Formats: sequence, structure tokens, C-alpha cells
Amino acid sequence: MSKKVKEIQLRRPPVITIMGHVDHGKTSILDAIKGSDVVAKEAGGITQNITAFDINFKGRHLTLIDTPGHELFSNMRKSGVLMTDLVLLIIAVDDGIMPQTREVIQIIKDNNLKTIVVFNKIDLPSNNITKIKSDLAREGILLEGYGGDIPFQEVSARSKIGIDDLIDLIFLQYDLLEDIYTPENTNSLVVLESYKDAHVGNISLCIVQNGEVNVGEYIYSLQKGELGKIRSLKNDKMESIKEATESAPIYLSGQKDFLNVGDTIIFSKSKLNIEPQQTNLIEQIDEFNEEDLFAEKSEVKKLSIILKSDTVGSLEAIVSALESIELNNINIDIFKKDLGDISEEDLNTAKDTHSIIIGFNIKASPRIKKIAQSMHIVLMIYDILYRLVEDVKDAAESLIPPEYIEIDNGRAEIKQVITLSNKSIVLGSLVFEGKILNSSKCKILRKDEVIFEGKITSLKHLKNEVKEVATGTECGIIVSHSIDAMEGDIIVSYIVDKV
Ligand SMILES: Nc1nc2c(ncn2[C@@H]2O[C@H](COP(=O)(O)OP(=O)(O)OP(=O)(O)O)[C@@H](O)[C@H]2O)c(=O)[nH]1
Ligand SMILES: [Mg+2]
Repeated sequence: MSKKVKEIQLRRPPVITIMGHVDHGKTSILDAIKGSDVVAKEAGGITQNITAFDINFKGRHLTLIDTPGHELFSNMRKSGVLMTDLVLLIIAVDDGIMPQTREVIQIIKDNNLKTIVVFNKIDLPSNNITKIKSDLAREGILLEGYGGDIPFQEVSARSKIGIDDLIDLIFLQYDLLEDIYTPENTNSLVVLESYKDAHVGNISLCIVQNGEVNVGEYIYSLQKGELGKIRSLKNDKMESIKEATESAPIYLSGQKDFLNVGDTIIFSKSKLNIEPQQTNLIEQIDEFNEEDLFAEKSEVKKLSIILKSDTVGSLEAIVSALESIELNNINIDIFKKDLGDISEEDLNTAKDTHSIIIGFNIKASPRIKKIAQSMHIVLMIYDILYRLVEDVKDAAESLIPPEYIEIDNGRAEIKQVITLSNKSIVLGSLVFEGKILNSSKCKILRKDEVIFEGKITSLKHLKNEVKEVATGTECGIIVSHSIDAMEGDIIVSYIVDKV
């Protein structure tokens, strides 16, 4: 056996990340490879989480990482390539190069990643592969036969055409790689996603980078120092395992703190001395500022939010989406962000800080909902991220005070100022434009200068109180408070309306 062949056989399994624009069929390709049906179980049919699976094909293992294609999840896409050997860039042939295709191409270029372009949905009649290939060349992705050496495969995830050829191509390309990534630290994991389970506590989806990880070993992060001992390990099928080897996707628990996405975790049978370097991503509570409570009175209004989510990755995606909402004079303030279901403590914080509570892929028990109702706290819970973002935007917009404009009804010229025995002043006037409306707002102008602003409290025509008086008609007008009007002044009757 040649040295090269032997070396390849000793290599860890390839880690492959599936990327591309929303709905181009990433999860369907994963399903076709796995023979499962993940897509059918996804809320709204879109992927909102990073997932990883161990695939056994003709006796060889490979790890597949599925990433979301929706524009809101760019952080997750970046963490999806942390440990990748090869990216599958999925392009639906009926759609071509789209914004997130370009985003992925940028990630590929920035990280100098090996790539296989996968043209999906070739079962569809509208098929632009030739054009897409030249479009890709313009984006700097030069395919084999198009001036470059980037391989490609045509598939239909739906009809399962080209799937086995794709897996063969993945192994072929991986075996051709000169160097495969080996981190400096021995015995390490990389964190793809973290979440909190009500029973188990902190759980993280990790890929084993180096070494064999075992239950009971100490774990450390460079950011947080010692994190405790591994209590349990599960494989991608959620079965308990005792150990896992390189490239394996595993669910790790036992860590006393949650692990940041992208963190490198070091594991060791014996205790190590690693001091923490960084503060948490999830701040428990921002510094409390009394003035914040009164921010509503100032020019800038504030929508204060307590955010609860299922995973660190989705929390990051929501925070960056909410931070990018730009509204004049409205400040969206995430007062607290955390993992897990809504608790009584969240309700108390919401009450103290005048916040609303927004949840993503988490629950509020009937008891919590009832308490929230009695405390008049708004709870909004979602399982589709872009709907959450739209609703927060609407909620923030509802804080913007409407703008008002004045609409003139008509104008009259004062012909005579009469003081009655009860000291009321009647302005005998002639309407020369539009209508004067009883009970409307009014202004009195003298040479275009406003000398009075108030309301018409009485409008008479031939001694009768009337609702309105039209152009060319004489009338008697009494206004809301005493004025020093003169013959020749102009009365403007107007209403105020929202823009
Ligand atoms: N005709 C056809 N439809 C496909 C094929 N592959 C996927 N689809 C359909 O395309 C839609 C999107 O597929 P997904 O696999 O959810 O796409 P995705 O890229 O994972 O989407 P996100 O994760 O939300 O970015 C679904 O309705 C699939 O049934 C294919 O080969 N042919
Ligand atoms: Mg998907």
C-alpha cells in the first residue's frame, strides 16, 4: 500500500458544510444523502439552526453540516465553516446566483475554502446551468471547463439524481487535499451551537477537532477557563455515547456555563491551568439606568426588550437583526438576552424595566402566561425568525407619534366687531373661500400674521346657529377666548389630521 493511500486512510472523516441561498435545497440534499426527512419537520419549511450529521457511505464516514440560507442567519453561516474541509455551494438551477449565494462566495474567498458547486433541482424544466456557470465565473468561481478547477455536480434532491455521484466527488476531493486542518491545540472541540435544556442544562453541538473525547473529562475554553466535567455525550442521533473521535458531531453537556458559538473547547483527563480571557456573550442584565425608565418622555422613544431564545446562534441572529432596524427617534433596546423558557424572573425584570418579552423557539407555561397577563406584560413568542423581526419593527413603529397637518376648510373676512351686552364679541364676517365650520379650530390673520388661535364656539346665520356657512354668505362668529379683532382681519377655519 502506498504511503499516500495509507495516510488518506488514517485521516479523520471529512467535515462538509452545505451552504447557499434560501430554498435552494440544502436541507433536501442533506435529507437525500441521509435518507431522512428533516425538511418536513422545519417550522415554515426554512432552516433556522445549524445542524450536523455523521453519514456512513460505503464504509466511510463524513460529517455534514447544514446551514440556514435566510439572510438573517449570516452569523450561523460564518460559524458553519469553522472546521470545514469542503463547502458544498448549492445553487438551484431555476433561480441562479442570489444574494446569499454571493455572501457564501465571499465566505469561501475570505477563508480560502475548497468548494464543490452543486446545481440542484435539475428535475425542473427551467434550467439555466450554462448561464449560471458563466455567472459564477464573473463572481470569481471558476469551474472545471470554465477556466478553473472547481468541481461541480448536477443533482436533484427531490428525484435523488446525482446524489451518490456527489458523495463520491466529496471523498475524491477530500482525498486530493494536500493538508487537512489540524488545530494547534491537541484534544479540542469546536462549538457550532449552544442551547439550554430545562432538565439537562447547557448543551452544545460540537465537532471533535483533535483527539478522542470521553465522558468525565475536564473541559476548558480559552474565553471562560474551566467549565466543569463532561457529564454526557450524545451522537447526532441523540444516543448516549462514551467517547467520540475526530470530525464527529457530538452533543456535549455538563458545562456549568453555556459555550459561545465558535469557541474552541479543550478537553483533558487531568486538570489544566487555563485562566478565563473574555466576558460572556450573554450579559445577564445591562447596567440598570434609572433614567431609562423615563426615556419615553424625552425626544427619543425606547422599546425595551427581554429576549429569550433556544440557541446562542439564534440569539445572535435575532440581536443583529433587531440592531439593524433603523427608525427615527426610536431606540430598540435589548435589556436582557438569555437562553431558555420564560421565567417568573423575566416577568419581574420586564415589569421593573417596562420591557416587552420576545421569545424564539421557547415556551411560556400557562402559569407564566397568566401571571404575565395579570402584570400587563406583553409576551410575544415565535418559531419563525423573520416574523419576529417584522413584529418588533411594527411594535417600535407604533411608538412613533403621528405627524399632524392643518387642512383649511375656508376663510372669512371680518366686516364688523360687535360687543354684546354679556361682553361676548361677535365677529360679523363674509365667507370668501370654502366653508366656515362650527366647532372647528380657527386662526385670525392680520396682514398674514397670526394674532389668534382657538376654536369657533358659535356660528350663526340670520340669528340661527348653523353647522357651516359657505362662500358668499354672511355670518356671526364667536371664538373661544377674548380677542382684539378688527375689521379686515381674516378668519381661517381648519381641521387637524394625521399625515
Ligand atoms: N423540484 C425540486 N424541488 C426541490 C429540490 N430540492 C429541494 N426542493 C424544494 O425546494 C424547497 C426548499 O428546499 P429546502 O431543502 O428546505 O431548501 P434550503 O436551502 O434548505 O432552505 P433554507 O434552509 O431555508 O435556506 C422545498 O420546497 C423543496 O421541496 C429538487 O431537487 N427539485
Ligand atoms: Mg434548509
